[in-house]
Order: sequence, then structure tokens, then C-alpha cells
Amino acid sequence: MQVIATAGHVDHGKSALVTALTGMQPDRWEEERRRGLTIDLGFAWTTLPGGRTVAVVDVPGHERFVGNMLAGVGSVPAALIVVAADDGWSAQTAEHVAVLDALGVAHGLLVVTKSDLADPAPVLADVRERLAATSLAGIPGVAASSRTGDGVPAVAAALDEVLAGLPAPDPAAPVRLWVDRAFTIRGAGTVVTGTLAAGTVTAGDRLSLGGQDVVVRGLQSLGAPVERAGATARVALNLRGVAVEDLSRGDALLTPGAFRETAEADVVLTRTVDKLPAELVVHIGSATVAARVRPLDGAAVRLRLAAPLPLRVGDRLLLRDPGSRTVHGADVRDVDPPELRRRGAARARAADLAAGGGAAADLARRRVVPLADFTAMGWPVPAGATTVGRWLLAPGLADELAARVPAVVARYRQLRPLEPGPPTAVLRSALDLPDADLVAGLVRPPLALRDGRVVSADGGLPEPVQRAVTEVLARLAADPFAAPDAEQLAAAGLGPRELAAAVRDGQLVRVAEGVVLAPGVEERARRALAGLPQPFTLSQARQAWGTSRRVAVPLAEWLDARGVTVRLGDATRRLR
Ligand SMILES: Nc1nc2c(ncn2[C@@H]2O[C@H](COP(=O)(O)OP(=O)(O)OP(=O)(O)O)[C@@H](O)[C@H]2O)c(=O)[nH]1
Ligand SMILES: [Mg+2]
Repeated sequence: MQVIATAGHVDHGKSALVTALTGMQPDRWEEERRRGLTIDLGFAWTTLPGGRTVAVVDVPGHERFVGNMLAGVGSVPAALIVVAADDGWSAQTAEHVAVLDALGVAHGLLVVTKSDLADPAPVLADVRERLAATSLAGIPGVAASSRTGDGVPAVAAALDEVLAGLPAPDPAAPVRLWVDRAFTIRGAGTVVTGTLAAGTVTAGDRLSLGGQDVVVRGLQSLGAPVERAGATARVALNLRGVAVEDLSRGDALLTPGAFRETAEADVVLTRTVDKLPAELVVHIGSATVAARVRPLDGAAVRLRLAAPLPLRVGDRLLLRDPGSRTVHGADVRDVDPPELRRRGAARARAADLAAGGGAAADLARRRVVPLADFTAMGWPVPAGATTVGRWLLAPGLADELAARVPAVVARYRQLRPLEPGPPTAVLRSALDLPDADLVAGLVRPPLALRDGRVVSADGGLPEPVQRAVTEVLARLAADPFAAPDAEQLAAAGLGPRELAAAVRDGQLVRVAEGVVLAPGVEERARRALAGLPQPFTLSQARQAWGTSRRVAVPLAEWLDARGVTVRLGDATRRLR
């Protein structure tokens, strides 16, 4: 399916042409039919002779209803521009074309209607000339009469060709469905309609509406139920989880997590303007939000929205001054712009925006950002960027930060030689990172992450401590259960802090306060006990180990605690 919107001055025959093409009457309201005047958006569809299905969003031409016109064309990739042969280019022809031009609509068909009333040739020539300076330059033009049917088949054929040339939307893109109508249907509940410009909606989908979850119970397209609809399409969604009173035109149904609401955006106007008003109205999709305008420099402008919108980088906005009715096109370049405090910051910002450095430049400025946030802004992940957990790091930044880690570790160890290395929180603050989890991605050999600290993989105790520990280990190698006593430890300079450091470093095993043995003691102790009759007494164990009660008592309890031995009721033990 393709979707096209009408455009043109009041009474020039838009709705009549839609009826001639589709056989459907787009004016839905009794008042519209009675007055012969379109007020709100109308919808009709048909299958063209070439086999292509087209849905038409019919807009009002009257100047009072331009707001409805804007909502109708906001998500539509092509326009059907209607000019009456007996009236020619008129005020709302100009206004509508200016809107389409600002939105960058580049596909369309010009139809000069009422060819039964006047010669269409001069109007065709005049309008084509006026379109030449707009995004619609060069679109084909056809003359027709909806009254006599003359030229209508030619309109259908030309339309088919225009639609064939439309770019294919991405069916896997996230969904942002701008609501153009919301109503209830007896028995079904809340229904919204809109033009799906990208992505796919399937029954059962969960979508986000102003931060709230809603479920698509079912959907229809062109009046018939469907299991799924892929862009471009007109869709009607039956929603669970929201009352019709909580919905209105301009709301957006979003793929959860794929968009972020923003009240501030930096944009670049498609054309430089001498002076912008301080307040403008922003239009995107079917939404309309007032905005304060801060010109930065040249065509770059900062917008402060009166209400947040789910904007993405690359969105085209329509900025409109309701007083003068002038419109401007603007491309969203940043949906999370930096504060501008320093003198000259606005000018520098404008230069950056104008340069349009894309995802790489934006990420370089942010340095570190949650990956989900960055993609929700509308950026692709630039080449060379690295991810650490949920974070995205600018190209080169991980290496740059990793290179600074050894110095931080060395300095920390100098100040606290008995600690194995700094906790990740110390590196987080030293490297000015938003999250200590990032440190894991910045530690390179011979450093390693252990128990929440950055340590050297080759161990490392201060020189004198290492020497004393090595001596203790040498003695334990000869006599594995002869734990040094307090006096011996003190003589070697091994106080509680030094012992703790050696234990943390894996060089000694702490069996009890002041009782340290060599690594592997558990297996050695078990093997000695295996030679005893089971169960055995503490005294038998002590003899098997060849040690004193000072060591044997805590060692036996330590083995109990580790599940090597089981203590029985009569104070004897056996191996488990
Ligand atoms: N003679 C003649 N009359 C036409 C033709 N097309 C439309 N009309 C008449 O022109 C009047 C306006 O037509 P509409 O189709 O309602 O015009 P519109 O552009 O939809 O008007 P709005 O939606 O109000 O902007 C109606 O009375 C139509 O019958 C045509 O090709 N020939
Ligand atoms: Mg109409």
C-alpha cells in the first residue's frame, strides 16, 4: 500500500477527485457533506489499474482548517496537488505547497481539475513553473474533470507511476504512529488511526504511549481486519490499556525504548531566515507543540518545546508562525543538546550543527552514553565505537582511558601498599566515568579485575612483606601444619594487615585469627586424616598432622566449616 495526501485551495475539487478515483466519499461528517466543504481529514482508498493499492488522506483547503491539513500531510510521503482550471494558483495552493516544501515532500502529482469549465493548459504551465522552486519541482501534471470523468484514467495511471517511484520504508524500523483520530467502537473499545510511515505493527504488540504501555488488541487496514501492517499503510489500532479520553490527535504510539521524549532540540533550518519570531509552532506527524526559539547562528536554532515530543535526529520539523502563516523546514540534529554557558558557545554550537558530523561527532562530544539512549536519539552506532555493558564509548576513548588506568593503580598502591589495588569506584572517579561498571572494559593485562578491585595479575606485595611471606612459606613447605606463632609472625614483620594482604593475594590461607598456613592445606590435611580409623578424635588428628593443639583445634573446626569433616555427637569426627 502507498499513502498520498491531497493539497490545494478550498473548493478546487480535491474531494471530488478522490471520489472519482476511489469511488469513496472522503467527507465523513454530515456537516461537511451538507456544506460541500471539507473540515477534517477524510480517508479513501482504491486499487489502481496497475494493481497498486493507494490510500488517500483528503485534507481541507479552507484557510481556517490548515491545522487539520498539517496533521494530514505530516506522515505522508507524497502529495496530490489539486488546482482548479477555472481559478488557478490561489492562496491555499501557495500555503499548502509551502508546507510540503518545508516538509521536504519530493513526490507528487499535480492535477488540474474542472477541465470541463476552463482550459487547463495555462494553469498546468503556471503551476509547474511555480513548483520548480520547491521540493516538488518536476512532478508530472495531468488535467481532469471529476464531473465528466474526462482525464480521470490518466490521473490513475500517472498516480501509479508516481507511487512506483516512492522509496521503500524500512519494515524493521521502530514504530512511531502519530494518531490522527481516536474514537471508540462498541464492543471493541478504544481505536486510533494514523499513517504508519515506517516499521510494522502486529496484533499483540506492546506500544508505549506517553510512557504508558498499551497493547494492540487487533488492527485494521483499509476497513478490513489484518494480522499485521507494514509501512507505508493507513492503520486503525484497537488498543487495550488506554481510555479514549486519554488520547488525542498528535499523540504518538511508539516502539518501547526506541524513542526518547525531549523538550529541547537543536535544529538547522532548510533555508536561512533573517529574523525568526521568538515563538513558533512545531509540527511533526500529527502533533502541534508551541516552542520558544533561540537562534544560535546562521541557520541553526535551539527549540524549547512547551510539551515534550518523541523526536529523533534526522526528523524534519515544520516550524510555523500562526500570525504570518509563514512556514520553515528544520532538520533535527540533536535531541539532547548541551548547555550553552560560555561566551561564543552558541556560535560554536551552530558551527558544529551546520557541519553535520553525524553519529561519530555526536558520540565524540558525549564520550560515554548509554547505548540505548544513543540509538533512541536516532543515531546509528558509529564505526570504531566500543560497548562496555550497557555503555557506548566514543571511538578511541576506551584505549585512551585504559592507558590511564596503570598510573591510577600505581598511585593507589603507593598510598596503600597492603591493599591489592584500587576498588573500581576509585577508577570511576579518577577517570570521570558515569558508572564503575565501565572499569571492567578498561583493565588490560597485566592488570586484572578481582573482587571489585583492579589488581596486578602477577600479584604483588610490598618487597619486605613478600620476603617475610616467602620465608614463612618455605618453613611450611618443610612442615605443612606448623603455623608460625604470634612471636614468629611479629619478628617477621607480619602484623594483621600484612597477613590479610598476603591472604588476599592468595599466598597464605587464614585458618583462624593469627593462624596461617600454605595454600593447599585443605587437601593435605584431608589426606593425613584419611589414614586414620573413622571416626577419630582431635588428639588423633593432631598427631596425624604433627602439630600442636594451638593449630589443630582451629584447623579441625575450619575443616568442619568447609565440609571436609563432620563433627559427631561424642566430639569425634570423620571425613565426609
Ligand atoms: N464542473 C466541475 N465541478 C467540480 C469538479 N470537481 C469538483 N467540482 C465541484 O467543485 C465544488 C468543490 O469540490 P470539492 O471536491 O468539495 O472541493 P475541495 O477541494 O475538496 O474543497 P475543500 O475540501 O473544502 O477544500 C463541488 O461543488 C464540486 O462538485 C470538476 O471537475 N468539474
Ligand atoms: Mg474537500
